[in-house]
Amino acid sequence: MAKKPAPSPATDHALRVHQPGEGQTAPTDHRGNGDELHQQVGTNVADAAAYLTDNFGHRISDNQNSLRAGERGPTLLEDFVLREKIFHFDHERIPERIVHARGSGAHGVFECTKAIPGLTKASIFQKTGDTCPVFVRFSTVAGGAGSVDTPRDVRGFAVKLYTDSGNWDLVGNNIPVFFIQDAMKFPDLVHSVKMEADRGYPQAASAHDTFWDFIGLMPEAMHMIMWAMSDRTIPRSFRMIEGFGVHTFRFVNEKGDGKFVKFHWKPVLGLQSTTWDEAVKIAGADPDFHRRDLFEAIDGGDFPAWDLGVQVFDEAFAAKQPYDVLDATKLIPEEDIPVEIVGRMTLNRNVDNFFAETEQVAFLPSNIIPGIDFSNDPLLQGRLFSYLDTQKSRLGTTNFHQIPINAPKCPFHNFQRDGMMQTLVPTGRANYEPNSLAEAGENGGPRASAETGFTTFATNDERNDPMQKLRVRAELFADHFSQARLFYLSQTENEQAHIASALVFELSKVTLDHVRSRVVGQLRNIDEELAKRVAAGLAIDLPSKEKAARAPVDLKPSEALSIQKNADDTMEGRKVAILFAEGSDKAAIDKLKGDIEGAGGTAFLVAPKVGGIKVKGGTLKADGQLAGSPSVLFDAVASILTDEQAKALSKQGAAVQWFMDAFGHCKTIAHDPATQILLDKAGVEKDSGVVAIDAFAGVGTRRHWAREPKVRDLA
Ligand code: HDD
Repeated sequence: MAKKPAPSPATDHALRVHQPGEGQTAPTDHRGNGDELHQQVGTNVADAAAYLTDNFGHRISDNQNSLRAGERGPTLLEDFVLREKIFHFDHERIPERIVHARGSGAHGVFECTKAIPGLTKASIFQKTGDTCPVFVRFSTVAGGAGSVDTPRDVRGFAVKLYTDSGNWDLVGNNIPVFFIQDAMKFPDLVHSVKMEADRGYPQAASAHDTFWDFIGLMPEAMHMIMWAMSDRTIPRSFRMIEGFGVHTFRFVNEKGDGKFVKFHWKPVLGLQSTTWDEAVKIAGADPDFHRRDLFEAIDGGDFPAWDLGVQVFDEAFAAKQPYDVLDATKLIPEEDIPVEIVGRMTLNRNVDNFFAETEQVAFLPSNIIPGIDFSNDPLLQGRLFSYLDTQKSRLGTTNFHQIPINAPKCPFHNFQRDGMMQTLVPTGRANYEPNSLAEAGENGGPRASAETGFTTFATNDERNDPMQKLRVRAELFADHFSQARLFYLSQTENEQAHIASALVFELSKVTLDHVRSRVVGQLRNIDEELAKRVAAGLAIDLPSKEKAARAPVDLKPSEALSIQKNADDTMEGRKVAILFAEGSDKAAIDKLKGDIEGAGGTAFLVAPKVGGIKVKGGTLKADGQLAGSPSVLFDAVASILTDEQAKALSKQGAAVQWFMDAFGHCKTIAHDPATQILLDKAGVEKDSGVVAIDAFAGVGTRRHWAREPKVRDLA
């Protein structure tokens, strides 16, 4: 017998720490009511008193030894503790950012130091002294996540301001201009600067063929190249770089007046760079030079700060410049438009967890707030798409906004639902809008607000913007009924009855009275008779007519809109069932089958039993058994039986139902005299679609709609 293994010291320790009854307080239980659960999700905090659990809350007894078959035996597949641990570890990495992969983040606060309500209605600039939390991520551009901190490179300066009117992400660099003028060129620029495609190097360096090949062919990059080759790209510290929004943006005030604006972050510590020789040596001596510098400064209470400055100007100024303000390769000299300081940002808290915060933070230039708007800068316009798209790829789900570092700190509510990694549990039925559920006392959910919601500045450049950006519909879009009426009036009487009956059926399932009435009120705009029919079918009073944004006009009915008027009187592609049983006349069956197939149809033999059945003139196999081949599967039915079999079948529900349905569904029923007893039982009455076998070819598989009022009440 195997010896009981001695516990490893670590296990022993774990057991001692977590053994209840050793005078420690009970650990926090991560299970509880829903609210507690929500608070716990995403925290994974383990204080010293907590039990170690797996991700589903099961307490773990041994975190050191996998489960083995015997002391020296193989590891067992059943070890869910081991499997979960390794499974999770295997997937710890997410795709690194395609650019700006190496970065360092910190939390802080932004304070408005000079209210500018005359320039912008952005909530954060309304009152001097107002503050909001921020998260900043500094980065290099070209290197991978594990590259060094001090290559010659542009530095990213991305700020997320969690304002009370939503997140505002100012995703800038430490250089006020950019390499290219149009987002279309961004993939080329990045391909050229990153490691060369065949050899996979150099890492984090622009000093190589492909970059300079591209640059040499892109004269628009030359201004940026001046900055990139200056000491700006070898900074001493993240704390000593400037930040720039680069693009021209818009400020919009409460009155709706717009001015152009450029954003600047000016470091309180002033600008400072290294020499190239220093930068190179630092890369070897301390590859984490900037990351460490930022972390240690904040950790030591030496909080770095930046003043936010704005350059505000109007179209008249823009029109007079020898450059285009929508061109991201140009700056506006501070001597022409001074930078006015309106706020201060202080970084005062390091991240608790690099991955959860710095790695998962998702900046979106499209995150702006009322009072700030985009310009038509084609580089900016392309970025508005790119960042949202990239977050889906990096973070894997459209719900990346729920990751704490990305979630706004003001409430957010909408009708977006579901998706991978949904962590919210929205309640109620309202997941669409408009809805009137509130009228029935239910929670109808949030509503758009024309007064406080974000509105786009209509004209971003009078010179070049012939089209206004509006959230409107063209006038004629307001006609919602003319074509609905055209459709209804173009149908046959029978089709109109189907529409009315379908509406009655659907609305009969609706339990909210006001919803029913409103729909019928809308129908009155289409056709009064239709509305009356539906109201009568529901046994409700005819409700008042709903207001039409634009009165419908009468259009000439169109034959093309009706199914029945366009039904092709052909057997092609149609399927006809032939019912037979023991003793049926094979010759008659063969003839009918031949006629159907000759006309392009398919004949399907149905019998009470499927194996070989003795019939007059031989044996016949059925394609389907009667109970499993109801007449709803066919376009028309026929039956060739003996008196005896017809009598026997008339006692079988499946057979009676077969004919009853075929009749009720207005199908052709071709039968021999023996079948009459079944037809009588099924309530099949003679009409133009109930014919003798030899008349079938002439009638075919068309539907006999004139029969319908006889078999059901239509609205
Ligand atoms: Fe970009 C990241 C700055 C043009 C596409 N960009 C990224 C980051 C910064 C910038 C600071 C890192 C954000 C972070 O820390 O997570 N990018 C700029 C500036 C630009 C610019 C100042 C020009 C004025 N970028 C630009 C264009 C495109 C992108 C024209 C694409 C059309 N940028 C991206 C991206 C990244 C990104 C691929 C990679 C990771 C991410 O977005 O979240 O979507």
